Amino acid sequence: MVLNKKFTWGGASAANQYEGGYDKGGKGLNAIDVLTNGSATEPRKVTWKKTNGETGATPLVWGKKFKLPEGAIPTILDGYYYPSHQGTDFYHHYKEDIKYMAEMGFDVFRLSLNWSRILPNGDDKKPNKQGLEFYDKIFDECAKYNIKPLVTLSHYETPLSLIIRFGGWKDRHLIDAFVHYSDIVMRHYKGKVKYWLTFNEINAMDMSPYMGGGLIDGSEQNRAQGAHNLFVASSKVVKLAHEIDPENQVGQMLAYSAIYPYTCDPKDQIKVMEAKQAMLFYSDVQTGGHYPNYRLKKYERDGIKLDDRLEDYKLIAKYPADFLSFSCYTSNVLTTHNADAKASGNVSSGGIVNPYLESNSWGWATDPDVLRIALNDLWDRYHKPLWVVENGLGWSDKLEEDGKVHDDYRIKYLRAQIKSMEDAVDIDGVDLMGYTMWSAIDLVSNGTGEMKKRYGFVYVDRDDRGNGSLKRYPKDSFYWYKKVIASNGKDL
Ligand code: BGP
Repeated sequence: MVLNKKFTWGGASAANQYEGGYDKGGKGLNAIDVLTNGSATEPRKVTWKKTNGETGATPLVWGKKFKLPEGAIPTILDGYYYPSHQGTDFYHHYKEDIKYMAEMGFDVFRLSLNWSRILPNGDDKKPNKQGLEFYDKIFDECAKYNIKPLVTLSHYETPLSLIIRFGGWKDRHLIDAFVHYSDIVMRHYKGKVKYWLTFNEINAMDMSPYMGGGLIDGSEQNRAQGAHNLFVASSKVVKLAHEIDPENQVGQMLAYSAIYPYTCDPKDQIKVMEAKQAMLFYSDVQTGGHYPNYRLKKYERDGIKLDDRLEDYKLIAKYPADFLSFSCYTSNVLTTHNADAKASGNVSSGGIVNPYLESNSWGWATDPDVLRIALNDLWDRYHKPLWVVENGLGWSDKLEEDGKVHDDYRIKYLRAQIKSMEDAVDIDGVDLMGYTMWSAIDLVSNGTGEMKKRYGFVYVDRDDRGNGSLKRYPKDSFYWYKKVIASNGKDL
């Protein structure tokens, strides 16, 4: 395998799932701080109150419509459990955790800045000093071990105050707020951080408008406007980043996966094509630099009108993302022949099941070829450097009495994923910058809020209700990944 010398290995995280200290050091609340826990069968909920004192909780389901009741203001309520408040306490364990990353040989550590830790209301004139200092300590610790940070500016962490005052990203005020925030952190961390991502899984705007855009009303009109505002903000930040430090590189971050037709009926292929367009719209604009016709036609059909300016489109064309990063865990199957699929036992609550693949307990198929397919799709379309910034296996790991975790299933999964990535480089010549496995250290699941859906190389003693010592235990995969990195992917 011929991964180039500059290929970077590492692991990923997100502040809202990992950091904890949700109300420490002057931090304001963000979108995720008001999310309750869920499970494989129960959705997480956004809790809220109204000015008349009425309270409630609205389920948040990936891919389903979302809207809070009229007048509902997202807030933290007694009687609910909020798993992200504690995360796995990177806030107090960062030294130990970064040391573990160094021991595995990480070149890169992907983390997000908690926007409301820097600007508690999202658009405050002056930054919160304690917030800036917190990340200074982290970046200094990384530098000790020569680990480069890859920083996501917003990993679903829209400040709650912006959601309450403006209804989230549907308002153009958020463009200015985000550029202001980016300006502060890019100047402050100049020299310490060179790789930036703007918005985690930008296409979450469509799949989970509350997570992706802080939208309390996820109507199509609001999602379209929200997406537009994200694109404009991204281009402004690319421009700004290059002005602040010519060495800065700003990437897009897209949720992408392979989608297969269940049958060879062309109608199934059309379904796949349209589902891909729904994802690729976001990279066509943010990385490709222009709105694709299929989306403009859709807006025309659906009567969507954007609050836009001619200048927006000039910016989008002139300042696309420098590289395209993406998350990719599994693949999906679509069909127009649902009854046939059902009769063959290939339908589950999560959709059509791929009979050629195994799945984890959450119904995510483990696809050994998905990365080669995804990388080729994206490379052929944009010819821009790519970066796999999320890929991993969620599993209920078991801590043995001797403090070991035998996660051979994870090793098996990752071995296939890395091989698939190497095939894309070796066989197809894709330009790949690196790989940050999700997640470096165990953290709270984004989709379910559970602790039992673990991804890390290092086990953290914490359960679904926040009990546990938070003590860290390297898993078997920790030692395996160390070997993989040391051999630049040869020793799998
Ligand atoms: C991505 C998110 C991550 C992460 C991952 C795994 O969508 O960017 O934040 O959590 O999915 O998902 P989950 O935690 O739901 O298993």
